[in-house]
Amino acid sequence: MRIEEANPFAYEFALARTALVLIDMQRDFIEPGGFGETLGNDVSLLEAIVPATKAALQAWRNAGGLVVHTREAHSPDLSDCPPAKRNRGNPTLRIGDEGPMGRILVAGEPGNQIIDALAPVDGEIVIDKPGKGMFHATSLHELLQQRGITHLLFGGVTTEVCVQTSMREANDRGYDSLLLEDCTESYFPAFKAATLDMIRAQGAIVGWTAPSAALLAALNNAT
Ligand code: C5J
Repeated sequence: MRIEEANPFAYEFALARTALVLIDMQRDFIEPGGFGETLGNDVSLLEAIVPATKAALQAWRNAGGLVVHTREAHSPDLSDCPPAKRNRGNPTLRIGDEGPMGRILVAGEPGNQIIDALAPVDGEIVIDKPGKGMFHATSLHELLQQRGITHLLFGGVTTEVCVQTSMREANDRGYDSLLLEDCTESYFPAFKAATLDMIRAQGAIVGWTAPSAALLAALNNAT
């Protein structure tokens, strides 16, 4: 398959060797009362990408593609949360504190679940990651290697933090990655715009970007 409209040039991928990766589409970042809001952010900005992300996910599922969901999640004893991460800044609630949706960024808590609209289904990979990048302290690279995955399509939040970190990690591990422009968002629109530019600069130094409509068209054309 080929996404002609991708930037900075056309992106080619084989369905069987490609996974759709949705980064941290969890209540903690997208709904009021979670980690995103405790940091002082307007979470409604992130909610706006849900319809496009849901459409891309549905089309990818219909095509039979592999789906990976990640959650930024710490173990209940916070043994995987370095003090430098927990103590930085001045949030109203810190990681592990009790919030309106349970303990902030702790695995198994209500706020740590993927939002209902994008909830994982059987057969999809769900990765709890203690870091910003999806490969740090997880088994994801091995899981993708076992399945012969070489290409990754990304969506999720936030663009310049966990999405960009994961794409850079993927780049260093040899994956060809494309970020779906309208399926990712930041609390800071200027950071999103800058990240898209950084990813595709210098001949796709980190990867490609494209609107999700271009992916849907490529999937349609293939059937
Ligand atoms: C942040 C993330 N922004 N998922 N995490 O702290 O991007």
